[in-house]
Amino acid sequence: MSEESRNKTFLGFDFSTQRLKALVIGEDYGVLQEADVEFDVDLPEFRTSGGVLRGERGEVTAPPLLWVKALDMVMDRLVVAGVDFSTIEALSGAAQQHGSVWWAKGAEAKLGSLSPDEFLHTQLASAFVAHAPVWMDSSTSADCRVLEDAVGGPEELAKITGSRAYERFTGPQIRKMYRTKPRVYQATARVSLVSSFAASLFLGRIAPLDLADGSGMNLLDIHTKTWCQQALKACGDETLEDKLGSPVPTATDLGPVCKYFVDRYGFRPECRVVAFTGDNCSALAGLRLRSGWVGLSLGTSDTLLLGLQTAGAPPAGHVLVGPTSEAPYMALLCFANGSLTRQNHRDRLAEKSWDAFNDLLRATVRGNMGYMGIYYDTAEIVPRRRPGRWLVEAGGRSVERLAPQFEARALLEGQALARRAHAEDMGFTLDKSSRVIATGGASVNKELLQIFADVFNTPVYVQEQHANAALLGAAMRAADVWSASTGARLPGAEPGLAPAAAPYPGDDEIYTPMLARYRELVKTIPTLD
Ligand code: XUL
Repeated sequence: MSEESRNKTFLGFDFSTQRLKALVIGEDYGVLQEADVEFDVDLPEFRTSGGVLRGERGEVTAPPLLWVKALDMVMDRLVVAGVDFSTIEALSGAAQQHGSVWWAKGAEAKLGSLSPDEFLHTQLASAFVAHAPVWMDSSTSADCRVLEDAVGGPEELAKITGSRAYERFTGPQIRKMYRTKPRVYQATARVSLVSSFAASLFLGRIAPLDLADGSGMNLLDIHTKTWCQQALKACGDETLEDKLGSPVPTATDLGPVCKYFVDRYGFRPECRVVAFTGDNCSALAGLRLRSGWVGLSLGTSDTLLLGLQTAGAPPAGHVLVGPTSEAPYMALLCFANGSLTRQNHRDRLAEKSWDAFNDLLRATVRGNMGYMGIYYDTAEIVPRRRPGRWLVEAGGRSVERLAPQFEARALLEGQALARRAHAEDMGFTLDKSSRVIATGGASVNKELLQIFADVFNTPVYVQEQHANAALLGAAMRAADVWSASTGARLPGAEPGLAPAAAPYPGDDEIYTPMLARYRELVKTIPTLD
């Protein structure tokens, strides 16, 4: 068959916290096959709960071998699903951010000489010196303070690395390992992020970190795109830079897939491995977010992804190097109070029914006659505030209780105002070409999307094709990088978006003053520190 007429497909992976997912797309970016492995259910021998192991003092880890074994399994499930690996031109992946994988000395040699007759997990059984601390770990507060002090304080660290120090970020995690398990640290040849670890399995050597996921470490200078020497010094010894290696842009073709995959699954030896990245960075690529667009993931917590032209120093949230050329930088804002908080109050106000809750919303008007609320059922991290409920009336006086319909709207408008205010604090500006692209479980709720359209004064869209933007983004990035390097144009470069809600005229007059009132109200709430 000639090169042109051969079917071309692209493979994406998502090494997320609870499962490993894989998906194949065609030239039109349409999904052809999918497979998935759920860690707790499919690999019970690792005894994880929700994909992780928990310690007594906020430690949360996962065994890297679990992920390796899951890869063996998902590959076999792709075979069963009918995937023809000889058609795959390029593959890439997404992974949970911040987690670190500690490779033993000699591991890279093992990666370079994998036998196609055996599973990966049997050959890599002794490749790791420790369990991987993951993003849910909260045991490094002391390390965070030391790191911030070493560079001149939290604001200075945010200026350089895009974030103040966060417990889950890899720098503080590395410092904790160096401090509490020096023998593990010394026995480690290389430290990967979960994303670059996963890419290494396909590449047959330790893959470089990519700049976008690398920005989730509190170690990278996001302006010069090189390691911040003061931060490295605060987190480890003089070997740390070599352990980490040099990061590469996310849109990097790392090389061909290793022989193991060619011999065992029938990949072509030319199939390319494109740098893997963090799940949020991959979602930004999967949603094709440009500067001025907002990705809104409505899950247990709400995550906002923003394409940025320049990197500011965020007071809360994170600025990362962008994974695509459309967005040189991106911002990530994780709001702890998302769907779970919405559901709690739906249950309280509307007998556990979204229909009844939406009826309450329809009985009110935009701006809620001036009633406004902030609901933190759990401590909030953007901004860092204590749990509680704060309600005010138009004149700014606090009120104890409100009729259910006013509470329903106060809750949702309050959440949307917070999302917008903190996006603007990241240097994000809305303009005529802006769009909000909603994903996640709650993105099916039209009333909720309407409130976001009004508060942002911007149309809201939902993705037509696939609910998992990070997974789809992985396959799409493989296709994009392959197409850029070969010069072959692919018909599917623009994924479909369906309009879901449009702003009403006059939104600006209602919500601009409310945004100012939100900023005043949030200042009065006790902070976490
Ligand atoms: C982002 C973060 C999470 C993980 C989830 O900072 O910690 O969203 O990436 O996989």
